[in-house]
Amino acid sequence: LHMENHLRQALLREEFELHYQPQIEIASGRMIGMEALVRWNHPEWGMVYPDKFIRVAEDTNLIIPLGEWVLKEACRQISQWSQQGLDQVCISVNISARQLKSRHLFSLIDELIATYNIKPGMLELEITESAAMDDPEQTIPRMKKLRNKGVALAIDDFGTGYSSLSYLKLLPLTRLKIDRSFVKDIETDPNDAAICAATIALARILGLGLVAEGVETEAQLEYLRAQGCDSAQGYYFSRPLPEKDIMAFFACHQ
Ligand code: G
Ligand code: G
Ligand code: MN
Ligand code: NA
Repeated sequence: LHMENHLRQALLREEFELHYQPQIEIASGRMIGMEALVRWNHPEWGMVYPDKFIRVAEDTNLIIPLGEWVLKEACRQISQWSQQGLDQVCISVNISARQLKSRHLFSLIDELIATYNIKPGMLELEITESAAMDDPEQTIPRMKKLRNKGVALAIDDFGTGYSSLSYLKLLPLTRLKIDRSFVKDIETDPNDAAICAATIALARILGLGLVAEGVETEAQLEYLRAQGCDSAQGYYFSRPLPEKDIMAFFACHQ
């Protein structure tokens, strides 16, 4: 309850901010996207990371107003960067299961796209396989509606859930994100290497884009490249960056 009150206050005081982790097209080295990751800049505790508060926000339903703030801020930022020439770089936003279940999410996104006058394809929603398939009768038609408007839809942490692969043909997806747990030991663990290779092949056959997460070394990148992986995200390229550092990064990766 303590944390819940702190979070409530943080929302009122607008203590959250978004950092952005670049996504790089492997073949060209160009920045093609970024993942928005929320941080809580607490006046006394300093920077608080999502592992300390997203669970509480989900359990208390504060993820609804927090998620709304994240989407609004991401759309504002897309609009601002588009005007500065960053108009081919999509922003991915993490969406929790609770948010996906809320009817309001879909009208909110419509409203934000209109208010900020952004191309819908500049926004990507990242959902986990379990969130996507939690209440499929509700969520699949809504996701199809969003996709029809042009919003991109990615499966986050691909391969870590317990769901069957059947959702891949039910959901109107644009990309898969290979979870970083498979990338971590790609050079030493043949099972991880095989899982990455198979995921890359699966995405290609299904006509989906692919991002490998958690790329930290040149050797990991080279393995992924050799397997035909399109794009990558991870500390090898950049940590998540504050807004002010994105333009400089982009200038070196275009
Ligand atoms: O930011 P970090 O780099 O520590 O992210 C940790 C986790 O927090 C990730 O699993 C990410 O999906 C989640 N996360 C980060 N930002 C958001 C957000 O805006 N909304 C939701 N629902 N989860 C987020
Ligand atoms: O679950 P999700 O994929 O949304 O979360 C992204 C998380 O991964 C964030 O916490 C982000 O800071 C972290 N991350 C991003 N790149 C790397 C990396 O190269 N190595 C590690 N260990 N973590 C990373
Ligand atoms: Mn993510
Ligand atoms: Na992930």
